[in-house]
Amino acid sequence: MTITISAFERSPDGGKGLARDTRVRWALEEVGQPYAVRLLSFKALKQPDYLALHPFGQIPIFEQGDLVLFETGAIVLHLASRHAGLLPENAAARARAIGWIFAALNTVEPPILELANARLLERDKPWSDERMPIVMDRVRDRLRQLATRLGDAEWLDGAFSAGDLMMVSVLLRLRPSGLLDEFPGIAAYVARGEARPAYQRAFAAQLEINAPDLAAGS
Ligand code: GTB
Repeated sequence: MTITISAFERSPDGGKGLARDTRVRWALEEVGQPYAVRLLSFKALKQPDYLALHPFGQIPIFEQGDLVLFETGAIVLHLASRHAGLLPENAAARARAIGWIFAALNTVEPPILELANARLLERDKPWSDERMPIVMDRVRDRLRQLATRLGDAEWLDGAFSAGDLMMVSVLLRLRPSGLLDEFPGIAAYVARGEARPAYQRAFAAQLEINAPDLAAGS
C-alpha cells in the first residue's frame, strides 16, 4: 500500500530541510520505503478536511491505507518498528534507542524551539535582548550534557538508530544560530547524520520542491 506524507508546498526555510517532513523522509529512506508527497499551503492545513487527519493542522502526516498518523515521533517509531534498519533486534538496545527518540523530542527539542521562536518571532520585542542569553544558555546546557554522553562515540548507543535520526534532526534546527559550532563533538555527530545516503536523498527530495533552482545546480 502506498505511503503518502504531507509537506509544505513552499517551506518557510526555502529548502534548508528544517521543516519536519525531512525527518520522516529520512526515516522512509533509511528503511527503503517509497513514498508519495501531498503538498499543502498553510491555508490548506487549517481546512476541515485536513484537520480531520491532523487535529493541530500541521505537517507532516503519514497515510497508508486506513492508517493516518500525525506527530513525527509516532511516525518514525511506527516505521522503525515495522521495517528493519532503524531499531536494534536486542530488546534492551531497542528500548534504549526508543528512549533516545523521546529524549530528542521531549528534552532536547523544547529549548531549541524556544530559541527558534526567540530568534524568528520575538526579535522585535523590547525584552528580546535581555532574554536571548537565557534562552541560548538553556540550549547550551543540553548540548553540553549531550556532548558528555556522546563522548567519542559515533552514535548515541551503538549502531545508528531512530534515536540518532531524531536527535540529529532536532539538532539541525540549531544550525542558523551558530550554537552547534560551540560544540565540535555535537557538530561532528550532526555532520555524520547528514552524510548518510538516506539523509542526502531526503534532503534532495525536499530541496527539489522548495528550491528547484538550487536542486538543479547541486
Ligand atoms: N510536534 C509536531 C511533530 O513533530 O510532528 C510538530 C509539527 C510542526 O511543528 N509542524 C510545522 C507546521 O506544520 C512545520 S515544521 N506548522 C504550521 C502550523 O502550525 O500552522 C516547523 C518548522 C517550520 C519552519 C521552519 N523553518 O522555516 O526553518 C522549521 C520548522
